[in-house]
Amino acid sequence: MASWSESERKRKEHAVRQQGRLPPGQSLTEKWPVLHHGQVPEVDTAHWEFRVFGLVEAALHLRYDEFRALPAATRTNDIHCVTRWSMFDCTWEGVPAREVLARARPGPTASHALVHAEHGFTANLPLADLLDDSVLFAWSMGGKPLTPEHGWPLRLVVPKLYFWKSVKWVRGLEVLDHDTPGFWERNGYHMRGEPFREQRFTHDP
Ligand SMILES: Nc1nc2c(c(=O)[nH]1)N[C@H]1C(S)=C(S)[C@@H](COP(=O)(O)O)O[C@H]1N2
Ligand SMILES: [Mo]
Repeated sequence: MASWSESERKRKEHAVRQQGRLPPGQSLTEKWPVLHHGQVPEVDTAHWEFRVFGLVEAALHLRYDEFRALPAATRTNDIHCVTRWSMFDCTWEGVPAREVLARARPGPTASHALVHAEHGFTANLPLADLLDDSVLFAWSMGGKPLTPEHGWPLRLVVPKLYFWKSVKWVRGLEVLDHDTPGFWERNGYHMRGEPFREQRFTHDP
């Protein structure tokens, strides 16, 4: 794949800034960085289960093949990492979070979710953000299966929030009637993390 020269990158960055597509304090990247806490887990899809639990009418337990049999979709969007890089026009394939939640049927008091991943990693978000049409549980990006570093066999993608909410190696959703901080949120990051509002750290408005 041809890669951008620095002048080309600057030109593209200027264009997306003009279009209002680049959140404040971000710069455009072409190469996808790898960022996470801890080790890349070794995941065996034969012994994998996705759970939806908590305040739901129908708790779900899905094997990997069952998850992959849910109605799939593709979405193209921009992602924004709190470490100030943004990557544009990413095409993801996966299952809309909406489809998953529609099967579990959150109860009337449900307001938030805690996303669970391998090694006990978590991230919290409002149910409304999870139900956005842009949100997928994805297994591929740019037409290629995710690599283990980027979250294979399944990662959440929440393009409208900073990328730390896009949990790699995801294993479940806990539906709650209150907000509770996940891993990065307990470590100084914002409870919601909306890039266009620059909600980076705990005390940002
Ligand atoms: N399970 C898990 N998911 C995670 C993280 C993590 O530490 N563990 N880090 C988050 C952060 S801070 C970022 S920026 C993105 C990075 O995703 P990438 O490595 O595919 O670019 O993953 C997010 N998802
Ligand atoms: Mo991050």
